[in-house]
Amino acid sequence: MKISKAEFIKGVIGDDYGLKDNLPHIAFFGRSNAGKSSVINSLVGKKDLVKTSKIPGKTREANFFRINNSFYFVDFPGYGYAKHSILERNKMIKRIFWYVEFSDARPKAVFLIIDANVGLTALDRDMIKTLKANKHQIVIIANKIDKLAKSAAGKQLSSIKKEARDIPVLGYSAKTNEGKDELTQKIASFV
Ligand SMILES: Nc1nc2c(ncn2[C@@H]2O[C@H](COP(=O)(O)OP(=O)(O)OP(=O)(O)O)[C@@H](O)[C@H]2O)c(=O)[nH]1
Ligand SMILES: [Mg+2]
Repeated sequence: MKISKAEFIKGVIGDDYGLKDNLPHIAFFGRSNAGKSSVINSLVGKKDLVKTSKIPGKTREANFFRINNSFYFVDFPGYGYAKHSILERNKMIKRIFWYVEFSDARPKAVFLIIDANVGLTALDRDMIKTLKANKHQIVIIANKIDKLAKSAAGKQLSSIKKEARDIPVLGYSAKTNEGKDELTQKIASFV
């Protein structure tokens, strides 16, 4: 599969995730600043389809991007950003969990983006528990692998894999596009 077309369709703030065309979703979850938006840009080969930021907490809506006229990437706001108010954080987390637990638009897969350097955090573990309980297909993307030296990257990846157990883990860099072919193939297998 080659991603040849990517267009922004809409940003959703409420719980209305259904789109009339019923095309499948691939959802991107993860801590704020892990690189969800950057991974999407790297996959579609556009620098600025999705806004990214040095300031975490930039993405506040669930943004729908239609890919090849045949499926959606859904870029969710990051969870756990400390500088958002507790009220706002809880609202965000509630919304994400609603999508995972109750939305009719069940995603074909959830890509959990983490910073390879940081590994899984407490909120990621909670998220994985909820995703598993709701029988979602999960792939962990260990992003920013370019920031680690080769041997350190190998070590980090194997420790993440050990903890992730049956969940596939892919090393990735939105900066260098490392892992892009493998991830694109995975996406093709889901949609
Ligand atoms: N070196 C490096 N930097 C990256 C990579 N991916 C993302 N970044 C940087 O990390 C920062 C956050 O990236 P975003 O894509 O905005 O992260 P996000 O997860 O969408 O963040 P929120 O929208 O706040 O949830 C930006 O400064 C990116 O340039 C990567 O693979 N390597
Ligand atoms: Mg973002």
